[in-house]
Amino acid sequence: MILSLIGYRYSVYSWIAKLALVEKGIVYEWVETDPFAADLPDQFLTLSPFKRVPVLQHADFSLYETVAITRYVDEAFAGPDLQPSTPVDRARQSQILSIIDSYAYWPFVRQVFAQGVFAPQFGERVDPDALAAGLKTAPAILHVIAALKRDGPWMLGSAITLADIHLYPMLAYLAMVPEGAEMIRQYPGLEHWRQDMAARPAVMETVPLFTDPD
Ligand SMILES: N[C@@H](CCC(=O)N[C@@H](CS)C(=O)NCC(=O)O)C(=O)O
Repeated sequence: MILSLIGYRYSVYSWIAKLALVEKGIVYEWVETDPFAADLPDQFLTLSPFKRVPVLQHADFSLYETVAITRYVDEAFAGPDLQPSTPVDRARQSQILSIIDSYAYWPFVRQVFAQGVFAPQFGERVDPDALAAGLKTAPAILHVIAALKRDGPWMLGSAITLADIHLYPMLAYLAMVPEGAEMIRQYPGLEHWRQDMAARPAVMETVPLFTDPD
């Protein structure tokens, strides 16, 4: 297989990379790797020095960092364009990606989802302070994201872009906690967008299943 994605089934960033590949219509091989495992193989550590997933391997080219991966996927392969063409739209897309990574990932995923869904489901110790901190921080981030959403079906207006692909998995994880879902409903435009994204075939094909395979 010429193209493979090293990822973890519950990882939000792995989901983003997968979603970009599927939206683009690219066939790839999935290589399951739990980055939280104690005994990470040396080969993975060489490919991912920060011990994170996902990692994309395209023939002898190896790439980590999700934004680099999704941009590469869009630019290196045929298929529908996943990035806008004008400087203003590209800048807005970059801004949204950066906001998501810098300010949304931690409260939405590592605090609200991890403590409100993942830990209880898999019998791990729940940190109620982390959950409360995430629920406290999340509304201000959602407010900014909702304000950046343009009129039209997608974050940047009429065409789906990497802004939608990067945001949806994070918002979907936040929405798995009832308080998170309620926060999103405060912004009807964002809630409508969330439902439209949830109905996309690429999302339905890639959405993680929260059942313990072992
Ligand atoms: N900056 C990285 C972040 C990736 C990341 O944090 N992935 C998580 C899973 S969603 C991970 O590998 N975590 C392992 C850890 O924190 O030790 C990217 O954009 O790809």
